[in-house]
Amino acid sequence: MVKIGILGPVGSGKTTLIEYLAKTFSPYHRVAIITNDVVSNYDAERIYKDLVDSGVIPRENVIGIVTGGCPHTAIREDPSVNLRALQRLSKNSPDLILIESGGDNVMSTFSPSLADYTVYVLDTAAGDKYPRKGGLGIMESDLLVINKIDLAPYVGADLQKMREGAIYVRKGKPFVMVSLKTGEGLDEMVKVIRDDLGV
Ligand SMILES: Nc1nc2c(ncn2[C@@H]2O[C@H](COP(=O)(O)OP(=O)(O)O)[C@@H](O)[C@H]2O)c(=O)[nH]1
Ligand SMILES: [Mg+2]
Repeated sequence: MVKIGILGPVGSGKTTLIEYLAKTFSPYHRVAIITNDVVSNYDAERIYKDLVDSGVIPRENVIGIVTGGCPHTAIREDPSVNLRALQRLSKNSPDLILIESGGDNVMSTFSPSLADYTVYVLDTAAGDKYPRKGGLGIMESDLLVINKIDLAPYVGADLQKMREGAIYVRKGKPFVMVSLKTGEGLDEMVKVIRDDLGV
């Protein structure tokens, strides 16, 4: 059982990424999903609609957590609610569990008890000052996904600057530049995850 923790700012594309990974891996693996939302169960409802209703994954493999308060706490300082969810899901013997953090800032990280592998998602449209400005999640995650590169021309984001920033702050750790909307870069992203995790 491999647990992939997915973090990043609100709106960067975490749930979209989880849906893509679930569709990609579910033909070969039993996939389960935990969502963390701060004040609603919005993402879990979306996953029921997009993935459960269409038969991609069974309903019992999705758990939505409403954390209240600070989303970092629920995945780092006190991950007990998430650990209980993992325990419940483990009865269904999943191979791959995708855990989405509630929208968080650049310093967010997962407790090692919760995730074996972490993916930090950045939004190109949030500005090309990142990833160069750094932050724990951006620098230390196992994989940095710079998403929404399709929006770069509309927001004046310089992708070369973002690439150089990623190389600088990641110090050899992998990163990919993708669009979950157009599909650009997604094959490379899946290859990195497969190679890193042996899945
Ligand atoms: N243009 C564009 N929009 C995207 C992309 N990825 C996600 N989105 C959109 O960005 C919005 C936020 O995505 P979501 O997955 O809910 O972000 P989350 O808050 O990090 O879970 C949604 O409207 C997505 O359809 C992308 O690569 N390009
Ligand atoms: Mg989400």
